Order: sequence, then C-alpha cells, then structure tokens
Amino acid sequence: MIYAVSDIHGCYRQYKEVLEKIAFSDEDTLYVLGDVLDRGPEPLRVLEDMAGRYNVIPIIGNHEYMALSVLKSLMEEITEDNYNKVLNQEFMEKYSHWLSDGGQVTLDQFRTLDADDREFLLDYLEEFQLYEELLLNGNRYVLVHANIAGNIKDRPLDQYGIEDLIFTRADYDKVYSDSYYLVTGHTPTFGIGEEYDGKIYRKNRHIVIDCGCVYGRTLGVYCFDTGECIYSSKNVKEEGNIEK
Ligand SMILES: [Mn+2]
Repeated sequence: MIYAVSDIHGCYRQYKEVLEKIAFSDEDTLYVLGDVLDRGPEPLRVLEDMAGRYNVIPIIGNHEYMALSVLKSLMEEITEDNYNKVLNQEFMEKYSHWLSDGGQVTLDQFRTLDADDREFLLDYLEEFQLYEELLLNGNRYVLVHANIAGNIKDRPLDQYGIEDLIFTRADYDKVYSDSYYLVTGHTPTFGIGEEYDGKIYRKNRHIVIDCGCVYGRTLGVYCFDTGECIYSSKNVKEEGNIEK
C-alpha cells in the first residue's frame, strides 16, 4: 500500500500510533509531505526514525527548509575570514524567523547531538525531495508540501522554485486540473473550514492531509490504494505541545 502523511511537527507519539494502525510493513511506502520539524515535542526523534526506513520518502516543507539553512550556518566553524559571511544580517533574519516559527525545540534537540549525528541528520534533510508524482490505478497524484500555484500543464513541475512549492497556499476552492489530484499539507484542514476540523479534506481534486496534529487535532494518513483516511487519537493538551 502507498500512504501519505504530513506536518508531523515532532508529534512522535501520533506518528508511531498511525504506523502501527496501518500495520506499516516493508512492502508499503509512506510519503511524508514535509514539516516534520519544529513546534511539537520530539522533532528529531521523528526524523531519526524516518531516516532509518528505506520506504519512507521525505518531501521538503518550509520548516525543513528554514532549519536546514540555519543549522548549516551554525555548523560552520567561525574564523576571522568568514564570520561576516556566515553570521551576517541575512542569517540573523532567517534565524529569528525560524525561532519565531517554532524552531526552538528543534534547535535545542540538535544541540544535544554529537557531531556525527548532526551531520547525519543534515545530510538526511538535504535528501528531501521537492515533490513526487504518482500514478496509481489510473489516477495521477502530485504530492508537494504546500502548493503548485497553477496548472502543471501550463508549467511543468520542474519549472517551479522551491519557495513556490513550500511557502505559498493552495486555493482549495479551485480545481487546478482534471488530470491529477493535488496532495498537500501545510494548511491545517480546520483552516479550510470547521467541518473539516481534524479530518482529511477531499474536494475539488485536492487532498489535504495536514489535520493539525500539533494544534491538538489528529495525525491523518491517506491511503492511495483504497482512498481510506486513517487517524491517530487526538493530540492532548497535557503533553504541552500545543502552540496555540
Ligand atoms: Mn508548512
């Protein structure tokens, strides 16, 4: 079976719960549509688990993009010659933007790792794909973190810049194309309409799988073979991982 999940945001418990619920095995494939890191309690534990599975295919989200950029700069040894290049204004802006967007927990956990583990995780983040196209049972799916901002007939997928794909927001009222389903995370479904709160949104050839787990909802998994939606139990407040 082929599955997709998104916006795990460090919710390791719900991630393990859904893997168990779908009885995820070596014959299955799980696409993770970005935003594994930040906000929730155990981002690096989720990342380490994913890195150990050949059949979990990661696609980059804006949180990995921000984290990677900042952490790579922080890994540089600062010398007399390069400190202006590394710790410049641009870095400071990225750093403060990342921290204000939930990056602190990732940074705190990254700090506790030894040099080899840091390098291993940064190398793994570099491997994240920009998008994926799937053909299954005659249906075509485009999997990307946030959006493709248009019809891929007019503009092939490889013509998009990374920031188009991970920072912009799709228009869920709009059918982009009759030839494929657009599968995205990034926008928690309660933000599309309260009737979708904690549920996967399937309408207008969109499949939106960020069910807002880190905001006290569920982690949703979509099964492409069966069209089934599988959910974790609700993320509860006592864990202290609700941002707002
Ligand atoms: Mn996002």
